[in-house]
Amino acid sequence: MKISPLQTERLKYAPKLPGMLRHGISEICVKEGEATQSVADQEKIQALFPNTYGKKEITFEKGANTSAAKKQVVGVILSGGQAPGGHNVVCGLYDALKATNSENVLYGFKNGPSGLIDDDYLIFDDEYIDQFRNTGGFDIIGSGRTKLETEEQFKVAAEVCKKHGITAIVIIGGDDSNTNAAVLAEYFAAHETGVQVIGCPKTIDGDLKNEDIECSFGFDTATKTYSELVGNIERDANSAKKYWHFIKVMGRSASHVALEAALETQPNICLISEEVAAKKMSLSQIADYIADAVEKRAARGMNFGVAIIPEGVVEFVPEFSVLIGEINELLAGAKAEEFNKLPAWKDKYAFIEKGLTKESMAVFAILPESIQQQLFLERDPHGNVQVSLIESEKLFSALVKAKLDERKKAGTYKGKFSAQHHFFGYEGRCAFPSNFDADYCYSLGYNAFMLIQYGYTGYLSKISNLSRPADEWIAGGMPITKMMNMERRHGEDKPVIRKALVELDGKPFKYFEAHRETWAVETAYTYPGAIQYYGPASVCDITTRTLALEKGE
Ligand code: FBP
Repeated sequence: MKISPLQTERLKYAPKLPGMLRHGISEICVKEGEATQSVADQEKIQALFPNTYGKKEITFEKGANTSAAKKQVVGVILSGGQAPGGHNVVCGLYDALKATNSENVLYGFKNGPSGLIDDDYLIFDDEYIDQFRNTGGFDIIGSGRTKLETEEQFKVAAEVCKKHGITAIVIIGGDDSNTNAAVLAEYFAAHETGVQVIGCPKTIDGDLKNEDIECSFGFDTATKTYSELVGNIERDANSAKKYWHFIKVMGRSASHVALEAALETQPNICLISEEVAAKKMSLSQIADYIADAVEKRAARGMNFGVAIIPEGVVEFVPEFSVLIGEINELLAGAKAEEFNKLPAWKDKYAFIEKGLTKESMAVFAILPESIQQQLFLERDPHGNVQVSLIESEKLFSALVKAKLDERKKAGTYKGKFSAQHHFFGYEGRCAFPSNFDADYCYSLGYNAFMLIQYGYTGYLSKISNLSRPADEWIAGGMPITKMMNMERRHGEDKPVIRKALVELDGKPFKYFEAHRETWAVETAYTYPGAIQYYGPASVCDITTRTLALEKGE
């Protein structure tokens, strides 16, 4: 297979481990900390996790390795959306496992958690794994979104583990997958299977973080990739001076990705979904907010600009959520068929008009027709509107145009407005990991094996002090139950890892808030450029502005 010159060089890159893991396996010992409590609902979580609750936080340090010298057979699973660096988690795990005992074995279950249930796997060897070092993607074993959550699945998983003599499973996933890892760990412990479960925090969305996990892997590379693209567009906008660019960025519900891209590129506008919800903003208010910036810039002779729109924003607009709920009701069950049979859009429109409340119809009526149709066509297997597929970049540019047209009629706005639309998502999920993600991921995997070797289960591999150089990183583990609370999911109270949304009193948002008025009217763009792999550490190894601000740097 032909590989690119960059890939050839990246295969040779030696990821940096935290200083305390650099001494060699025989000189890594465990330091146990305090017993832990879940962040909320302690009694309920303890009752649900009697075997794995309340364990101690641990850190590794230099000292004589006292772990049991038993042969390990480990299975690894990649779960959910791709995130740059996933391959390095597997490489770090493999290297630590083989360095401990060359007889140890690493199984890779294919295509996500279903691989464990289907007993679909490969066994890693040097030749296979060496092709994937420091590369993007999850193609080393594939990923999938099947959830491991039922007793039935756990039973099958236990049988598969028994068949292969598996001693531990490592699940690389987001908040849901790691919640399920904790439940699986509890099941394995309760049934005395002897199989440990360790999680690793993954997702480009950046919403798996808390006082223990400073960031999920992949966020650094994905946001650097989007920031490069946004910066390039800003420079194009500032050169041509004729377009407003509306850029939607991935990130699911939380706006961490949008906020980080804004901190890196200083665009004229960046919506933050969490703020839209807190201020209960309507579509019309958001459109006015953007139109104000367009108008102010036009008054200074600048008929161009850049607006970043987080993927999930429409879900946070209260009136829009009500509209979505009503549409889901309107087309529930047999009514969908009746609707689908209607021949023309005008007949469908009349059906909609009859079924929606007056308030929701007013919201529906101001949407561009393409978005109105999308709401009825793009539906998931349960018949629900797929909010993430809504082209919100087009929605907001159309709403802004309508506002500007009104202002033109009223004689208050005299500028020109021409929009371009972009969606950056998949472009960033499988990029070559930045040095930060290459190092962080390798460390997470290596560390996960140390947790296995010392007999821990139900823990998340934890590497902290991440805004400092890698030799100052701290390696250890945190019981997943410590990060849990009870939440209502699908009509039931469930123990889950709390999803982290953007905190409006957090330092990254505060910094953005303090500067955004200036950025809105002036052209204060910054151009981050492409991710650099070779060169000064100040360019190649630094992580996100979000993390730096959170750390007060
Ligand atoms: P994870 O939460 O599984 O890491 O996925 C992240 C993500 O990239 C989101 O940003 C995005 O909304 C979603 O996956 C897209 O999913 P799909 O790959 O199924 O289209």
